[in-house]
Amino acid sequence: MGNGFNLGVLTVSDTGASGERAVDGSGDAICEIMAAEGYSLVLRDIVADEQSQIAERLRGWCDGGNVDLVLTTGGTGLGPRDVTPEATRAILDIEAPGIGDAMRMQTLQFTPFAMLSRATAGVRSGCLIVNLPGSEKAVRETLAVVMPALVHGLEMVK
Ligand code: MTE
Ligand code: CU1
Repeated sequence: MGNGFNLGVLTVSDTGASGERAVDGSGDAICEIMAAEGYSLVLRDIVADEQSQIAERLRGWCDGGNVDLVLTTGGTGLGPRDVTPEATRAILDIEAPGIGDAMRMQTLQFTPFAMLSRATAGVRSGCLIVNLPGSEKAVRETLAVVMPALVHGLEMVK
């Protein structure tokens, strides 16, 4: 049964965007998990690790008015091309740093690498955006942490 919220999934990956890697396991995992929670997938795309491309897609989706929640995956680490948090922050109306903090804190028990993600979150045009790390394992672990707070967060944003 649907929960009434529309979801967008944006995978941020140079290899994914160039078509070099045909499978988007992390994006697929997000779609599968969120569908089981009742979210309706209305938007999905893959963009390169380019701040302008990420920001443009997030802005377009949120301002389009048809999506309540956008989950990004990838580009949150310490590499020179990891720019998803900067692209997200650049288009946010309000930042919600506690969401990324909770993901890091609650998943450090699985891997010390959790502290290497700079994922953030916030609100743009009544749409909640949450960055997730890039691996499928990380997506599953961090989504489980944020899931219990998402619906209340979405109700506040509307
Ligand atoms: N968080 C959890 N819960 N589980 C993980 O396996 N991987 C980490 C981290 N966060 C991981 C995680 C790793 S190895 C990196 S490099 C950073 O997320 C950033 O990943 P990204 O650049 O793909 O977003
Ligand atoms: Cu890593």
